[in-house]
Amino acid sequence: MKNRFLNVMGVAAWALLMGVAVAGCSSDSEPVVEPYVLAQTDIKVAEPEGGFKAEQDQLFKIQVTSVSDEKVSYEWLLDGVSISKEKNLSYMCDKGGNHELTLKVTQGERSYAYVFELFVAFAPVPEVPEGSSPYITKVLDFCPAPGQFTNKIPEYVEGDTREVMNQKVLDAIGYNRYGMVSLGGYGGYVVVGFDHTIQNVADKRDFKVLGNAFYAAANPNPNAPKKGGSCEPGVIMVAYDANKNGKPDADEWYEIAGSEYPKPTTIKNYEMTYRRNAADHQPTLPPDYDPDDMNKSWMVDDTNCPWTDNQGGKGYVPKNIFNPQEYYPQWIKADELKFTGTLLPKNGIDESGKGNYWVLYAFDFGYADNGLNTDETSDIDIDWAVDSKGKPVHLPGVDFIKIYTGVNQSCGWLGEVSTEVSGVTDLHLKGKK
Ligand SMILES: [Ca+2]
Ligand SMILES: [Ca+2]
Ligand SMILES: [Ca+2]
Ligand SMILES: [Ca+2]
Repeated sequence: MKNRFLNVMGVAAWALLMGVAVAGCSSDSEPVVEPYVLAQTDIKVAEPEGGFKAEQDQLFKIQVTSVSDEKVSYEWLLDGVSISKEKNLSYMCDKGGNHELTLKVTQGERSYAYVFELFVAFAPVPEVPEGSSPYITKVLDFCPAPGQFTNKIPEYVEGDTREVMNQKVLDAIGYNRYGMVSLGGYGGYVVVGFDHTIQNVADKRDFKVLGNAFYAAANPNPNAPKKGGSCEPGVIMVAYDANKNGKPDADEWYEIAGSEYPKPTTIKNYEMTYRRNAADHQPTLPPDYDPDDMNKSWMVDDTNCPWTDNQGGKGYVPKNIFNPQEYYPQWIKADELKFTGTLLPKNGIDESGKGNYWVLYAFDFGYADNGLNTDETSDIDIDWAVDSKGKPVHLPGVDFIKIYTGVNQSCGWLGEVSTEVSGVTDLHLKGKK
C-alpha cells in the first residue's frame, strides 16, 4: 500500500514538474491533471489526551488540517450517525456521556476513517427545591425474582396487580418508614424515584441504600478473608433524567461500578431466565433427603422454579420448610422471567463444611444490602457510575435508582442470596455529607 502510494506520488510530482497529465490522457483530448492522491496520514486532527471534551447543548469545534482538499469530501459521525459534512466540525451535542466520534474522509475510491473519543459533560442540575424529601417518594417498578420471601415481603394478596405491588413497596420503603422488601434471587429488582435530583457532590458519597446486612459475631473459620455474616449484595444502577421526561429511559441508566466490577470473577451481560412451575408440578425431595438430619430436613421441594442462564448453567430455587409459599411472583402474568445484568461472584461459603453454618461475605464497596446501614460501606458515590463500556460518566445527579440482586447462589437451608432494600436516603439532604 505504502509503495503504491509512493509510486503514485512520484509520478504525480514528476507530472506536476513537467506540466503534463499523468493518466486519463487518451488520444488527442485535453490533458487531465489527476488530483493529489490523499494518504491517511495527510489528515491531521489534534485530539487532546483523553479525547475531546464538550458540554451538553454547547457548541464545540474541531479543526481539521489536510495536505489537500482536492476532490476530498468529509463526513462526521457521532456514535455512527451522520452529523455533519463540513471539514471542520461545529456541533452541539444534546446527550451527555461518552461518545465515539468518527471522521470519514473520502477521495474517489479512497476512504479513511479517524475515530476519536468525545466526552460530553451533562448540563448542571437545578438547585434542590426547599422542602425536598431525602427519601424515596416513588416506586416505578418492583419485579422480584423467585425467592423464599417473594410474595411474602411485601405480601401478595390474590388479585394484586403490578401497580398494587408497587404501592405496597412504596408503603414499605418510601419516605422514612424503613420497612423492607426482598428482591428474590438473581436479577429481581426495584426501581425507585425521588421528588428532586440527588446531587453528585464532588469527592463525596451522595446517597445511602439501606438493607438488612449484618456481620456474624462468630465464624467457625478463624482465618475468614473479610467481614461476613448476612451480606446479600445487590447491584445499583442510577439514571439521571437528562431529557426531563420524568422517566428513566433505557439509555439513561448507568451501573455503579462497585468493588467487584473490574474483576474477572464478575460476569457482564449475564442473562438468567426463571420459569413458573408447570401446572402439574409435584414437589420433589432430593435423593439424600433425611427428615432426621437438620442439614437436609429443611427441603420441601428440590425442583421449584427452574432456571437457565446464558453461561450454560441451570438449576432450581429450592423451597424450604420455613417459607413454603409460591416463589414465583404471582402478579406477573408471564410464565418466564428473564433478568439481565452484571453477575457478581458467589459470596456465600459453608464454613462448617456440613451445610449448617453459612457465611455470606461482604464486598468492599458499591453494593446494596452488603454493608451495615450505619457504615460508609452502604454509601454510594454517583461518580462511580459507568457506561456499558465501563467508562465513568460523571453524572451531575440522579433521579432514579434501580437495585437488583447481584448474586446467583443457593445457600442450603439459608436459601438463595436475595437482596433486601429498606430505603434510600439523599446524604446531602440528610446533612450527613
Ligand atoms: Ca459524589
Ligand atoms: Ca428520561
Ligand atoms: Ca435476603
Ligand atoms: Ca439481606
